[in-house]
Amino acid sequence: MTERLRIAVQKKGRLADDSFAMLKKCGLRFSIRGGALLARVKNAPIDLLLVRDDDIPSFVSTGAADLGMAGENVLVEEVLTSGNTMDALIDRRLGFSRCSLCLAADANGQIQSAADLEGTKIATTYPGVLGKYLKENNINATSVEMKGAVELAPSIDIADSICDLVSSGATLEANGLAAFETILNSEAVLIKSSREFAGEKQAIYDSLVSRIDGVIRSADSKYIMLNAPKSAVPEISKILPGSDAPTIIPLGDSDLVAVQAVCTENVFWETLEDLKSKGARSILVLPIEKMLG
Ligand code: PRT
Ligand code: ZN
Repeated sequence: MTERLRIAVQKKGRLADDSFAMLKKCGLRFSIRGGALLARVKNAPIDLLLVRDDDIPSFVSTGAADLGMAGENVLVEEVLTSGNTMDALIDRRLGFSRCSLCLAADANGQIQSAADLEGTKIATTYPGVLGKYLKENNINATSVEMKGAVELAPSIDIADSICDLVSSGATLEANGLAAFETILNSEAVLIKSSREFAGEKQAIYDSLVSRIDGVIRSADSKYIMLNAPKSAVPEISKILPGSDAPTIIPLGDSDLVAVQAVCTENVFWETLEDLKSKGARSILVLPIEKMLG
């Protein structure tokens, strides 16, 4: 029987859809059914363990899963609250579910900066990360642990401020709160333990992560095609964002050449206008689906 690599993924929630989408972009075929704990990948020796995000670091640490996809915030908190006995490390940043763990308080209240936290109460679901921040900054404040609805704590006098995740900022605004300090920036990460993979698992892992890297690189990458006078090529090459040497193809006997390049950074309208002002014509920007090597 071939060995199967087991990846712990959030079953349902803010990370789940993007995690499934990334694995599908890596070419894995699977379907998620109702209450199932395990989803079998049909075309690779990989199983997905479908769990709550909070369990992912410890599953990887104990070896119940070989890899995990979780928020960096959850991993950092778990490592801090487990007394650093956790063997779960960031293998790669995955570029989705970006958010920040912020300190926030009444927009018009007494607490407007970290210095004002002295002697106050802060509600949070992240006592580990908050405790470390308070210690490092020599702030004497009490952290009040909550399991959810942290943003309501100041209005019901449970705490004077909060330490919570923010993405759009709409939740803070709806509760009359304003962020005054970011203590952690987070995104989804691939988690691995420091143990070596046994047997065939190393090869399954190598193939998967090279595909993941390809998906991440192609996300912002574009293929640019344009025509330009030969004399303009040096200037145009300088502007193409994040590209190596472009391919230059002569166009018949004319003074024109076709320029083609992979740009690994975002291509904005401003870049295209810049290219046009340097003599580029017929500029096409195409999405790249996959990249390898
Ligand atoms: O059921 P399970 O335990 O698996 O899920 P969960 O309810 O604990 O977590 P879930 O699905 O809400 O979030 C999973 C992960 O998504 C988090 O650990 C973060 O890594 C990431 N993430 C990204 C976020 C947010 N953005 C986010 N905005 N997690 C939570 N929020 C919450 C925040 O706590 C606050 O209540 O959304 C609200 C703020 O959002 P904005 O857009 O109004 O600022
Ligand atoms: Zn959770």
